[in-house]
Amino acid sequence: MPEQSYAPIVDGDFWQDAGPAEFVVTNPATGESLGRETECDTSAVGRIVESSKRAFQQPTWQKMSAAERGRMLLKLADLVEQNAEELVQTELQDTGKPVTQLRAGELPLTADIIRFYAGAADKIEGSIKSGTPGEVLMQMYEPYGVVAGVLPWNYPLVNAALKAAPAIATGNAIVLKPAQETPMGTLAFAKLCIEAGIPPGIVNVVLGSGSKTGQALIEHPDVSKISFTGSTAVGTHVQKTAANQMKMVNLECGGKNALIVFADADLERAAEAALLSGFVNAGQLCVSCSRVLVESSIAAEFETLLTQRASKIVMGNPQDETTLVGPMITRAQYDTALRYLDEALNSECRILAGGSAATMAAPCEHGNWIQPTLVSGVQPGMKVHDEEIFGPVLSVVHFADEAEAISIANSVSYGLSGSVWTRDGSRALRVSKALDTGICWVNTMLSGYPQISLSPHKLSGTGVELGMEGMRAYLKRKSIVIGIEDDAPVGWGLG
Ligand code: TAP
Repeated sequence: MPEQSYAPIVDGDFWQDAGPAEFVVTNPATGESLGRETECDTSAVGRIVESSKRAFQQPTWQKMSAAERGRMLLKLADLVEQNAEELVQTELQDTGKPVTQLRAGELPLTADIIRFYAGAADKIEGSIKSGTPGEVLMQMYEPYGVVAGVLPWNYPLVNAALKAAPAIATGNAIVLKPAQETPMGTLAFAKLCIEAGIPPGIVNVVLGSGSKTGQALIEHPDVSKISFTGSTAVGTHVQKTAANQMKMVNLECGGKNALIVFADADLERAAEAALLSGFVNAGQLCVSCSRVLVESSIAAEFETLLTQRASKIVMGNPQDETTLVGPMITRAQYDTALRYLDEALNSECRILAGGSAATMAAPCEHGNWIQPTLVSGVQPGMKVHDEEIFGPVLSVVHFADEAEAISIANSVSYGLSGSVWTRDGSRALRVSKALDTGICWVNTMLSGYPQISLSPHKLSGTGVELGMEGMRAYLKRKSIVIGIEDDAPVGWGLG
C-alpha cells in the first residue's frame, strides 16, 4: 500500500507538491507510522496566505451577511456530527486519545463550539454615543483580515474549531497551523469547512514545523492577528515576533492548576474530579488540575480515597471502551514526564500510585506509556510542583488553612484555572476570587464550555478565548464621527 501523505490545504484542495514530505507522523499508542507530512517553507506559506487574503477580499465574502456565515457554521457543526465516527478514528490514530473521551468529549465539544459561534455571528453590536448635538459618534467592529491559528497537539479538533469558528463568524479568513505531530484532525476539519459551503481559501492549512512553517506564518505581513495555543516558551516568542509588526495576539499557554479540597467537601466527588482532571488525555490538558491541595486534617483519608480509585483506572489501547488513560503524544513528551518522576522519586515525596513508564502488550508495546502517577508530600519550590509536566502526574500538597491554600495555589508562575471544593458558599467565593487564574470551578471541573470566556493570567497567556468575548477578539474596533450640522464646531477649538 502506498504511504499516506499529508499535504497543506489551499483554496479548498490539497497542495500535494508544496514541499518535501519527510516528517513521519506516528500513532503514539503503537509507535506505527501513519504517513509523511509536507513541510511548507516561507514561499509555500506565502502562497497560502495570499490565497487567504484573496478569499477575504472576494466581494462574495465581503458582502456576505453575518447570518449567512452563521448558517454555514451550523452546516459545519452538522457535518462534524455526521462524520463523528470517522473523525474519532482519525483523532484516535493521531493523538492516542481514548475512544470514549473522543466520543463523549472532543467531538461533541467541537460541534458545540461551532454552533455557539454560528448563533453568535449576527449578535455583534456596535454603538452610537451621545456626543455634541452637531455630531453622531459611532463605534463598530470589523474583521482583521487574515488570521493565523497556531494549534497544539493535545486537542486538535477542539482547537481548530476554537480558532476557525469565531474567525469565520466575524468574517475573517484563517490559516490553521496544526502541530507537526497531529495534522490529521485539522485537515479533516478544513475539508468539512469546504463541504459546509465556506468559500475556498477562507480556511487554509499550512503544514510543517513550528520553527520553520509556524515562524513564516506569524511573520507574514498579511497576517494581521495571531491566535496561538501552546507552551509558554513558544507563546512568549510568538508575542515578541508579533510585536515587531504590532500584530494583535491571543496566547493560550501552559498551566499548573490547583484543585483545593477543604475538610467539609464531598470527598468522594472531589477525589473523582481530581483523578479525572489529572489523568484525562494522560494529563495533557492545559486547564487540568495537576496539583491537589488538601486540608491537612483530612489529608490521610483523602489520599486513601485517591489511591483506591487510582488503582481502578484502566490504561491501555485507546480503542478499548474501558480505557481512561492513553499514551503520551511523543517520545519527547514521555521523556520529559519521566524526568520529573525521577526527580520526585529522588526527593522526600511518596509515590502513592504508578511512578514509572508502563510496559504494554501488543499492539501498544512501542507506544509512549507512563503509569498514572500520584505523588504525595509535594511542596512549593519542587519542580514537580512548580512546572507544567503535561503528563499523567498528580501531585498532592497539604495545607493548614484557607490562607495557606491560596498562597500555595498562587505560588506558581501560571494562572490558567483552579477548582475549589467546599460546602461553605462564602469560602467558595472568597477563595475563587483570591485565585489568580482565568477560570475557577467550584465543586465541579472542566465545565461551562463554550459559553464561558477564558482569559489566562500570568504566564498562562494573554487575551481571551471562548464565549462572546472570545469572538470579539477576532474583531478590531472602528470609530466614525459624523458632523451633521454645517455650523457645528470642528474639534480642538478649530472652528
Ligand atoms: P508548543 O510546542 O508551544 O507548540 C504549539 C504550536 O506552536 C505548534 O503548532 C508548534 O509547531 C507551534 N510553534 C512552535 N514554534 C513556533 C514558532 N517559532 N512560530 C510559530 N509557531 C510555532 O506546544 P505543544 O507542545 O504543541 O502544546 C502543549 C502546550 O500547549 C502546553 O504547554 C499546554 O499547556 C498548552 N496548551 C494550552 C491551552 C490553553 S487553552 N491555555 C490549550 C492546549 C494546550 P510544531 O509543534 O509543529 O513545532
